[in-house]
Amino acid sequence: MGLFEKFKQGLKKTKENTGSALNSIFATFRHVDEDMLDELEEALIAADIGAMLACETVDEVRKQAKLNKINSREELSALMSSVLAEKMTANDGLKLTTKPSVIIVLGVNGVGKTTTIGKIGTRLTREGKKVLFAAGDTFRAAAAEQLSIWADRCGAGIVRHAEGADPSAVIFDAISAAKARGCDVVICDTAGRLHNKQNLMNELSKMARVVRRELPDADVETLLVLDATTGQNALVQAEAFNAAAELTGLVITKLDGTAKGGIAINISSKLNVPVKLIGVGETAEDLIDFVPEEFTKAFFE
Ligand SMILES: Nc1nc2c(ncn2[C@@H]2O[C@H](COP(=O)(O)OP(=O)(O)O)[C@@H](O)[C@H]2O)c(=O)[nH]1
Ligand SMILES: [Mg+2]
Repeated sequence: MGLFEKFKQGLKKTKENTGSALNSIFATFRHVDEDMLDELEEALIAADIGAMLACETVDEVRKQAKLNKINSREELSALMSSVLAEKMTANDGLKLTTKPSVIIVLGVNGVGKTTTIGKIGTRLTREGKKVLFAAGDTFRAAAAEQLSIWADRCGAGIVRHAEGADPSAVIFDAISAAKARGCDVVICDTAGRLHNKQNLMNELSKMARVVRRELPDADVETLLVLDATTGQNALVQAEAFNAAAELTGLVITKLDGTAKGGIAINISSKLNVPVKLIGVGETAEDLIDFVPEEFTKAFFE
């Protein structure tokens, strides 16, 4: 399946919902007028694209229409997808050139951190890379268990400590093991409980410090995982984590399970951090590199 097809598949629910509103706009489209622009703005907001972006998009459509450049539905959808794609931060992919390099995966409980690690691990081991997981979510024993299952499945190694252990010690051990075994990539899981936010943020920055100290020259990707089904709440989480950690990228999961896939566009345009990957299902294959132009094209097709 091509990338565009995969985006379309992942956006199925969004398209069923917003798609029908957009479709009727496109189907009856003859020329740009204020009624049509109002409907368009409503449909975009309903998909969680965000009021500001929806407004900017509509303004652009109005402007282009005045310049007499839009008179077909194809031109209309092409214009909207290019306007939105331009608002998003460009994605250069994961930078993992050093040996080892490190990926730290952050996010609140249940967003899909461990699953995303399993997916990334699968991809990297298939590329022939030697991958080591660090079970940094020591809050619940089940978390390390779940990560072990993914490690077995994809052929990655794993370093885990007992429940309640210091996550920074897990990372430290994983980095030592990676150096000793000649691993290419260490992927660190983290806890996501939020009942004690300050503690969590302190713990995460301590982990980042250990990585920096032990591997001062390594490529480090700090990825924040966000659940698309939580809509605007994902945006709030992104802003909070972005203030506390040096994020290098975002992963937006469960796009397959929401009718509001526009949240990916919204978040990507709001934060100065690229969406690097999206999750469109629970299996190892359901991870896609984010390409703004292809995503918005799939959105409006
Ligand atoms: N439909 C769907 N489910 C996902 C996706 N990513 C993760 N999940 C599911 O979300 C749930 C929580 O995932 P988990 O990785 O344990 O989250 P964590 O608490 O952040 O580590 C699990 O049931 C996953 O299978 C996705 O892209 N699509
Ligand atoms: Mg987990």
